Amino acid sequence: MHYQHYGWLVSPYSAKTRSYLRYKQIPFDDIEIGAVGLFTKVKRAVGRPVMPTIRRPDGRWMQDSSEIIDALEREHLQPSITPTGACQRVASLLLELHADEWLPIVAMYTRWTIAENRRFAVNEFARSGLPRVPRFLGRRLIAPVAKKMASYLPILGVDTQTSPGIARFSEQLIADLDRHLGSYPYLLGSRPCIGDFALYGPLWAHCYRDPGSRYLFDDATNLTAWFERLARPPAEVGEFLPDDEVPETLDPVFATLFAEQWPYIQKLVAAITGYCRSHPDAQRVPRALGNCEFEIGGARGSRRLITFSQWMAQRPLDVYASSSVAQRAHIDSWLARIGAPGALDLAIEYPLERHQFKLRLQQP
Ligand SMILES: N[C@@H](CCC(=O)N[C@@H](CS)C(=O)NCC(=O)O)C(=O)O
Repeated sequence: MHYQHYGWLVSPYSAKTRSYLRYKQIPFDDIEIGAVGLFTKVKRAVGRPVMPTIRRPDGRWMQDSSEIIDALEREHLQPSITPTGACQRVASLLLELHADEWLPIVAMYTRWTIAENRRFAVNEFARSGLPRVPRFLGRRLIAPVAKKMASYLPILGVDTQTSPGIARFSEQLIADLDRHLGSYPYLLGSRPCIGDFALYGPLWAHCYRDPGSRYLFDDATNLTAWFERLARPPAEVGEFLPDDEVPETLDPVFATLFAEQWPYIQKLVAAITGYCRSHPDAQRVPRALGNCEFEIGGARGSRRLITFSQWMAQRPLDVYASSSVAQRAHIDSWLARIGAPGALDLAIEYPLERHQFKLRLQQP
């Protein structure tokens, strides 16, 4: 039996794991699990109706795209998607953090504020979730799920005040990535890293695949060629750039990440620290810890502090913290070049870990 990959085509995190599995040429059945299966089988196995999930040939389940990819990387060594250089590893995990925890602002904005996309998505939810129900009825039955998704807009800080900034941020990101991909096949050379699969998720599954925002890619032919590359097994296996180089063409992407997403991460880490200090016996932290001010594309707004993002931020921070002196010097000079010196000196007093599909405070 193959790995069974459960996810819908509209789901960005499922696009991330699907493109990874394809690249690694790991045989898998790609299953658009119905709503009933999601709320029974998946919920029983991993605690909530979430996608993607993977059921392994031995019957065990995996959930969370990062954990899935990490686990499969340990078992399917070649071609590795993890660069050997510490700076490239930090860069790839920062791009994953950006894609998974910041791009939902863009992806949810394009899907649920553009009427054409909203209609398309509801129809897709019905097609994937209720395949045997006549579509007109399916759309009505699935409407609560769509409504729940759209209800994330204020949580993510998408409103009339931030919308112009979100539009600016997306256009800039698409232009920056397109320019970079005009020089390199993937983010870090001729081999994809986890950042490639993660960014592909929201950019392809929401912004590009939804018809009402596809125009954003009209002038981004290098980016759409990268979509194509990530949509099929590789024709040949390339290499990461030599000398642990992170190409300068990505500097604008990292500069924006450190200027806008990083302050949010810093506030989140401070909020978790504050919570844990005042709850010394806590084993877990709440899913959210109130709201904070944030900035995107230069626009200011307010959004929820989602604790899961700290776990994602720990991934690049851990690599940085465990680097050798020489590796650190190289990463520091890269950060200085981007205009974010010292950004990764963020100490996490209360690290989080995942245990049985749930987040908890790291056990001593
Ligand atoms: N961090 C998770 C996020 C997964 C996620 O949020 N999936 C969405 C669909 S793309 C979902 O199932 N949401 C429903 C929920 O979270 O209850 C991952 O990387 O797998």
